[in-house]
Amino acid sequence: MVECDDGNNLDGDGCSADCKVESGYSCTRRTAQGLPDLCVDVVSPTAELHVAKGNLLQVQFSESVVYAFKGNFWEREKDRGKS
Ligand SMILES: [Ca+2]
Repeated sequence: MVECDDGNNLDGDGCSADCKVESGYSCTRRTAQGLPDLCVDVVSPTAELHVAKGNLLQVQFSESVVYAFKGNFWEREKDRGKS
């Protein structure tokens, strides 16, 4: 049974190659408008914070993410004390 049709045969974009809605996605049928279905990621990833040897801070996400640094909070030990 076709659950979705986003006009391609690719997995990982919300509608699988075998036309099933992928986990964490919601698809809107747009057949009536003559358009491919629109699938969106509806589940936010989870994050785990780890502090490793040498005070290395690691953040591990449950899925691929896009991230952006805002503001000036990124400081490395060797940069401290410099003006
Ligand atoms: Ca697809």
